[in-house]
Amino acid sequence: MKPHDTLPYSLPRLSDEESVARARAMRDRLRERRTCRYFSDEPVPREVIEAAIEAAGTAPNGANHQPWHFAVVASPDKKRAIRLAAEGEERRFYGEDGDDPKASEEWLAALSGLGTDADKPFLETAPFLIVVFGQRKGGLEEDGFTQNYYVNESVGIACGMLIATLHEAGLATLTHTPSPMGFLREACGRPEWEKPVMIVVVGHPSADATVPAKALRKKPLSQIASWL
Ligand code: IYR
Repeated sequence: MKPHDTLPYSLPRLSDEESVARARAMRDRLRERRTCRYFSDEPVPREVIEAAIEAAGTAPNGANHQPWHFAVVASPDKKRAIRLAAEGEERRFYGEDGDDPKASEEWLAALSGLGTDADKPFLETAPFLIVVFGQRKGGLEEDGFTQNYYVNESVGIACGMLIATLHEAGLATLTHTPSPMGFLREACGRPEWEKPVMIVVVGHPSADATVPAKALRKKPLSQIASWL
């Protein structure tokens, strides 16, 4: 390593048994998470959203530029505007506008079993929409011109930490990605060097919420890992 300013770093040392137990406990908590498409309008404390965004803001990222912005939408008018714009895009995607679907047949077949269509009521029902932006430029000072690095990777990790924290707080989430989603930049008043990455819909599941059975099938460890 080259000389640089440093601070000491250590972690509480766990026994191997404790380490394994904690990893398994975390795995089991995360296994309870489901992508939920049915939300109640019950409010959730703003403090939960604030803490989850602070957690996301600790994510590893390119050159510590922290190239993300989280626009939290709670206003009914804004949520409605986002819903209407998103549903417009989705109608074109699914071909519900009368034209050929923008999605390929293969893509639509891949979605079968999830039950999705152009209707996105949750964008209005859920108490919070967190619109996540990646900052292509800006650096730590958000000056709008310094180059950022590994923006997609950094924002993806931050979203994972955001979702994990919201799940730990007992809330349901949905990662929603209308395509194209350029309209979100204007809806949230964000600058042109930021690109919308996803909407994280947050709230309590509705009393009659369901999840698609198809999504319960998870690949086993033997399939997703190799040991070299
Ligand atoms: N954005 C669309 C389609 C969609 C695409 C994928 I890949 C999904 O995993 C789920 C949905 C929609 O939200 O309906």
